[in-house]
Amino acid sequence: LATASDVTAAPHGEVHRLLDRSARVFVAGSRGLVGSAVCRHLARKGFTDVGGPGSAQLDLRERRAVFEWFAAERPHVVVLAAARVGGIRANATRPTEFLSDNLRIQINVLDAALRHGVERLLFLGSSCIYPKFADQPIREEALLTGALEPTNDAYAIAKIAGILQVQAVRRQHGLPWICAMPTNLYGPGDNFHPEHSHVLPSLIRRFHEARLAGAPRVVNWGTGTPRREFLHVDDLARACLHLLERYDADGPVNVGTGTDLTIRETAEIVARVVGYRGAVEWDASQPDGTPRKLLDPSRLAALGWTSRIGLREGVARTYAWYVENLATGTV
Ligand code: GFB
Repeated sequence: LATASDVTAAPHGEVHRLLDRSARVFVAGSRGLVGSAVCRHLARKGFTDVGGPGSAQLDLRERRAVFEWFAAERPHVVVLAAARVGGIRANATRPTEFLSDNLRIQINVLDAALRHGVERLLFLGSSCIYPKFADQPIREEALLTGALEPTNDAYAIAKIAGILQVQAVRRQHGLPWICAMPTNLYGPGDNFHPEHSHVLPSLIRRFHEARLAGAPRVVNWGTGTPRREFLHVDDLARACLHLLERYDADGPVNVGTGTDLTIRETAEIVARVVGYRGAVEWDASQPDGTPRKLLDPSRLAALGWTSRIGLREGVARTYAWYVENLATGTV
C-alpha cells in the first residue's frame, strides 16, 4: 500500500492497488445500514474475511473492550461505519449522546487501529460536517469555513473530530488512512422508527401505515421546501471499496449522486411507490434543518466512480425490503 510520501507525488492520491481478497477486514458497525451494505459488497467482490461483532458483543464506546478485540483479531483493514445516527429530531433532542457516543466510538477504534498498525482504514463521516450556508454544490474545501446547522452540530463536531484524527495519523504516522463523506443515505437495513429515523424511512412508514389504515391525510414535518440529496447505501458500499483501492490523500471525499430535490418532491415519490393517494400536509412548526446540502461529487468522479441507483428505483427496493421485514418482525 502507498505510504504518506507517495501522496505528495500523486494529486488526488490515486492508489490503484487492489486490496488482498484474503485480508482481514473489520467493518465497525457491521449490523448497521452502512456496515451491512459494505459487508455484502465486499463479500460479493471476493473478500473472504469480512465482518465485525454487533454492539451487543462489542460496545465500541468501551475503550478496553475495543483494544482487547483488536489485539485478539488483528484486522488488516478497517471500515469505520459505526456511529450513533438519527434524523433531524433525534439529533436535535439528544445532542449529548450524538457527541459523546460518536467521539468515544471513533477515538477508541482509531486509537486501537493505530496501536496495531492497521494498513488501510476508511472513516465515514456525513454531509452535515459542512457549514449550513456552504456554497452549493458543496466542495470538500468548504470544511471548517463557516457555522454548522444547529439541529445536528453535535453529530457534525464529532465527525469533524474523526476527520482530524485520521489526518493527524496520516501526517504523524504515515498510515494511508482516508475519509469519505456520504450524503443522506437510505436503503435496506435502515431505521424506520417514527420519531428517530431519517426522512426517507419516516415517509415510507408513514405513507404505508396511512394507506393500510385508509387515512385521508398525512402530516409531514417542516415546510417541505428544504432540498436533500439521497444516496442508496449499496452505491455507498461500492464507493467505499473504490476509495480503498484508489484514493490516498488527506482530504475527505464526498459521495453523492450530484442531484437533489425538495422534501415535498421526495414525499411525492414515496407516496407513489407506496400507493398512498390521500392528502399530504406540512407542519411548519417542525424544524426544516439546513435549507440545502448538495455535495459536489467531482473528486470521486475524477477517480472513475458514479452512483447507479436512481431515487425511484432505490425507494422501491427499500419499500420492498421494509414490507418483507415487517412481515418477519425485524423492523
Ligand atoms: O433525514 P432528516 O431527518 O435529516 O431530514 P437532515 C430532515 C428533513 O426532512 C427536514 C423533513 O427538512 C424535515 O423537516 N421531514 C419531513 C422529516 N417529514 C419528516 C419525518 O417524518 N421525519 C424526518 N426525520 N424528517 C440529517 C442529520 O439531517 O442528515 C444527520 O440529522 C445526518 O445527522 C444526515 O447528518 C445526513 O437531512 O436534516
